[in-house]
Amino acid sequence: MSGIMRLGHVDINVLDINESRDYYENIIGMEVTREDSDGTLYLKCWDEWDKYSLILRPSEEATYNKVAYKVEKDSDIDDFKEKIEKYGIQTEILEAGIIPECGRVLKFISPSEHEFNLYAEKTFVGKKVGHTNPAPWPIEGKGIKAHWIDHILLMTQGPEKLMEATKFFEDVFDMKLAEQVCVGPEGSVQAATWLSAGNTPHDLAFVAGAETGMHHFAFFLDGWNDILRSADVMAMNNVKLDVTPQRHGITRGETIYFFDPSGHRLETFAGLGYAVCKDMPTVTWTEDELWRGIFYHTGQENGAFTTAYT
Ligand code: M3P
Ligand code: FE
Repeated sequence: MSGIMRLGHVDINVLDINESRDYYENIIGMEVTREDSDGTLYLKCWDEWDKYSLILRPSEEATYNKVAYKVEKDSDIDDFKEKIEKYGIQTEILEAGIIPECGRVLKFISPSEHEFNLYAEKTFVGKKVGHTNPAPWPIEGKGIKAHWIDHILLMTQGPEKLMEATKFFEDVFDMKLAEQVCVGPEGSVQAATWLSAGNTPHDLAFVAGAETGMHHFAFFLDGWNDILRSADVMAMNNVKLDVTPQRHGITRGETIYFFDPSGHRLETFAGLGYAVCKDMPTVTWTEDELWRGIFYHTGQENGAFTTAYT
């Protein structure tokens, strides 16, 4: 049995589908690869090879729907179904095509109370630069030219659900706990966790808050220069920034937080941080250095950053 390979797609509701299309195409640099008659859009980044990594659904409310992860082979779906059910969590198989362009999908609600989907197959379209003697980046790319969707950070209602969900993803999917924030008596309570499926610091993260939701999902960029240029592109387009370019202590990522037109928080994440190995010791951030972990330079609390999300 093989594990989760990577994040596959994020599914969100947006307020104005045309404004969102313009934003994700011209500022993020994604391409619309499919459009349904109800207005739902499917988009991909230039460095991704499957048909889409983002689903935008026109809606009255800017809400988060779900996230899907890609597993290596179709039989992993049956193996994970058994493992998840043994763990005491119900699952459902959606036949091929129910989630557009995807093979069979395994659906379940994690202990964090978020819906997760696992799939092994999605229509292949290839990278924008092709796969034979490729250019390092597409000359026709737009905006910040995001490479791919790198990770998602979900909010849980309180730390108990976060701790349960973290254990679930470690036990069932063999994800590696790369970093954690521990608070309370002798640091016995996990307030935030970063889980890795491969060799990057995180594919999935949880932060305990007041309600279940999504804090952000992040677009990968090569490095610090791309972060600076992206912040310039955002300013030129009057994008609302939450946090200007800086460094995370946690994961060592180089970051900008900003909002899409519906108010979903997004991140640009660069520099890959460090390589994760199964035997790497988990990095722990203590309650007194929590904000140093989040914003390494200022080390200061930013209230709205952890209280506002979709
Ligand atoms: C990241 C990251 C919070 C910390 C966020 C960290 C929301 O987004 O990519 O490492 O407290
Ligand atoms: Fe992040």
